[in-house]
Amino acid sequence: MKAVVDQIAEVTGYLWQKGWAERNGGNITVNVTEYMDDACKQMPAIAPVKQIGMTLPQLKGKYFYCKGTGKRMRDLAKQPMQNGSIIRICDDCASYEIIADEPVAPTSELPTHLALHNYLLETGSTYKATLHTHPIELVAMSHIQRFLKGDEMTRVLWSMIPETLAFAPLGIGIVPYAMPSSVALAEATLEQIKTHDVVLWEKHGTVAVGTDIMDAFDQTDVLCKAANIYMCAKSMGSEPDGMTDAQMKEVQDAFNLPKKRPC
Ligand code: 2HA
Ligand code: ZN
Repeated sequence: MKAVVDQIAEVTGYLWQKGWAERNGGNITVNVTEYMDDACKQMPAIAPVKQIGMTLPQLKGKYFYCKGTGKRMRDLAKQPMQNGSIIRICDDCASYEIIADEPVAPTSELPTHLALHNYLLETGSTYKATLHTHPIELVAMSHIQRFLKGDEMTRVLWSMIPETLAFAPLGIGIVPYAMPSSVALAEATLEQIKTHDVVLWEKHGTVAVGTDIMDAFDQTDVLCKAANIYMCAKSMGSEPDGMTDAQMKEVQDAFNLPKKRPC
């Protein structure tokens, strides 16, 4: 468990350094059930039971590390258990209780995070972590209508450097603007993550899933790097050429890139 919490703290430091985590921006959840021994599982609730707002059958009795609502990533980097907590999903699969270390209420985007974990468990995935953050260049691109249509944004990002295509072969899914923390946002995100590496919330931020939180961070970082290159080229005064379709196909074939999310 310590290694997982240490890794979360390391990643939240990166989020702050990158400028993706203003004030309390962004949130993290990690499924830590495998690290809970019998003694841990006996720990009593330290705050009243709260509703999730959705019923998620795969999550019964599962445990999650959650960043605290209103907490700063940069504070979490130094004190992960004062700026986050461990929750247990109750037997009704629709509510949760906090069990450790302090009664820090979990992230405001809990419905989105838990809906994704429910899907990951349902599909037998090895992915354990979800990350919501505010990557500057990707959010900036989401203010331009042409990038929100079809696969246009994915095509432009892939064409910036071969690595984007190699490490984000499913591309970026777009969710039209929806109210933060809403169940509608959670449902739309779930649909998009089924077929993409990272989901972009219009005029807000991204959501990524990964085997661990470092992996979810890397997925976001790879796409944000491509967006940064695009914007640097634009600021030099012209639309970047981008790799050609033939060059991108060559990378796809050489790496035998997946067309759907691997478990
Ligand atoms: O946690 O980023 O979307 C603050 C947010 C909500
Ligand atoms: Zn946000």
